[in-house]
Amino acid sequence: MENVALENRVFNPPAEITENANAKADIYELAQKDRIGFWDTQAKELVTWVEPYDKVLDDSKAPFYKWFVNGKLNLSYNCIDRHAKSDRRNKAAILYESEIGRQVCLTYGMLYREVNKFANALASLGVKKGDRVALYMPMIPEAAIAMLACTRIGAPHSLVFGGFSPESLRDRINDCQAKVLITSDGNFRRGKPFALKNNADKALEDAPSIEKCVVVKNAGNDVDFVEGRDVWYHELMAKAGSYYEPEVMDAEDMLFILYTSGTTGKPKGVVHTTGGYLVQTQATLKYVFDIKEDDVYWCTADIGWITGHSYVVYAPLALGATTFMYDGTIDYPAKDRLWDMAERYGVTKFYTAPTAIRTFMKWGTEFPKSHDLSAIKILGSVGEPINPEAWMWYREHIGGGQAPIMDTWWQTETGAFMCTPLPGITALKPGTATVPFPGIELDIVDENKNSADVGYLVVKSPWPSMLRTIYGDDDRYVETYWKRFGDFYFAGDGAKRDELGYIWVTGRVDDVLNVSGHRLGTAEVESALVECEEVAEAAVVGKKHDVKGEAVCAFVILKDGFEANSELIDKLRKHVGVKIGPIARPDDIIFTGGLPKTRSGKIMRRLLRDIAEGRAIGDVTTLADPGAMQEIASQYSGKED
Ligand code: 7RM
Repeated sequence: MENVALENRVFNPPAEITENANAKADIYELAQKDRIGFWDTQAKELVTWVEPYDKVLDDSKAPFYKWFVNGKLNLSYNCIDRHAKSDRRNKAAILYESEIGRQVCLTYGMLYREVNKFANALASLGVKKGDRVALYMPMIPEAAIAMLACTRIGAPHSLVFGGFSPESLRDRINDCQAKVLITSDGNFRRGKPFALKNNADKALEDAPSIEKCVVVKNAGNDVDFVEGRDVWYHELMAKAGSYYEPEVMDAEDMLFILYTSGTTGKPKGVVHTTGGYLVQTQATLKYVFDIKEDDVYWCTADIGWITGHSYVVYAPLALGATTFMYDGTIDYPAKDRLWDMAERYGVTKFYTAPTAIRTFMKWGTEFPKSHDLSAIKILGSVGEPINPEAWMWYREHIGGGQAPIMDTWWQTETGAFMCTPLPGITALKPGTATVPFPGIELDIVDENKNSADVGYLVVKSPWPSMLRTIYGDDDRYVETYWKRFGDFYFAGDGAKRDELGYIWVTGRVDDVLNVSGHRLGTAEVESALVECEEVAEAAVVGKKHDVKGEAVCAFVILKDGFEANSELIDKLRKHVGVKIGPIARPDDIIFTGGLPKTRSGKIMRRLLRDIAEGRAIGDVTTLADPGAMQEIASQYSGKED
């Protein structure tokens, strides 16, 4: 074993998990034989339908697929009512801890009452089925309550990550014409209140569709109130009725919109619908994290991302599980904060991102060692490829040397896991998301759509939790995902296959960066940069980073008469932070006189990446001006890292 490279080591599933696993040994075979039948079984087992569907899949108008045709259901009913009316009534649905140590436990019975009341509160503000509601919230229980209340009414929500800037929030509100914004006064970051409502106020200066803004009192910091527009959450709740009849929704009614970065500057509003999403998120969580009645399941993702939607809120609650939420920094008051909580709450399943794992590795083993993590049975990883070193460290120091790691490949667009091991079945190798989930058809293809061992990752047939379109832009939906390989969905990732047939996702092949597991379009950062009066042109690339996976690196051409200096670098970095959010701030800004472009004018980012990562410059023969590269490279070598 000693001499085997990390990524070639194989870890067999632990017998204790295999014996009692939710997924039985024949699950792959069953799904293989009858894919549609497999999803039919999942849909019947996992969802309480108001009216049954008459067909599992309608593919007559591809790529506008429909799942569980004419089925009727309500999502909040599936997440709460059916548990609140069962023996799970007094079981913890949501466990929560804030950075300053405030603890909340909401049982299914309590959650039921809160969601019903808030649905009434929203209805009292005029929110009806089909209206869009924007959420800009910290990781507080009220965020989950608000999401569920929206689904009870049938009003699609659009969550905007609390780390995004006022301008990002404004653009997302305006794109979907949201009627109500739900936000909070603030939350704590390293012990200090962060004033979220101030950001919301700035966004609302130019968001005319918003009629009301609901504010959750959380951090207790001062807020400005706009008369007639702003209302306190607790005041609405105090007078809200205790029952709201769940709206009967069609399986294909819109459930939510979530904006994600693409290859142009304008984020895409990814649209998910109700039935298929509920089926696949539950089936995947049930089998991949092997959810059992006594689990305390903790997914560290923010609810502002798809992982937070699917695997902090909807899937765990639909399964009647206990989901833990933490709002705060991971090293406050000390670097053992997460392990301290994992021990105190008895966490059994833990799901996080490689960027966090690499941070823990850097801090050292003494922090997890100082806590009893022996309750942890299964670990998960998501957001980017996990490097084998981080995988081994995670298994050893968080998983007690034995917890299997579920490396789950999926996207905002896929809604739920697509490529992932199953803990009682799949032999693991560090660094690979292994095999497609049962009922999912993945492949790796070359430019000509032929199956290959290295190439582009595609999904060969529709899946229940797939996106249905880009909000308000069907053409862009077709163009982005269904043009390149026709009836195969193009994920935007490169991948390779090993001798076991396992899929290794190698990263994005389009102009999208992955910074600490967060998707950022190069074009978004570029358009923020060229807004500055000094900047004539900008090109942004990702650069390998030990902790973040990728860091933002910007090449900037200045207009005549402006001087390249460190104040300007600060100014540009700040501007990007304000425009998009702190995660988008470039680590490096390099001033240059020209950019490498093809004769058709496309920036050759591959060459800029060579420079950013200190490699010899690759093939320049397709450049309009091959000399440009020498100049840029010499600029770069003079720069301090
Ligand atoms: C869930 C999420 C999606 C992109 C995706 C990949 C990358 C995500 C993995 C991964 C390798 C993984 N949604 N990615 N998970 N790469 N292995 N297990 O992250 O829409 O924000 O990002 O993230 O590039 O296309 S996302």
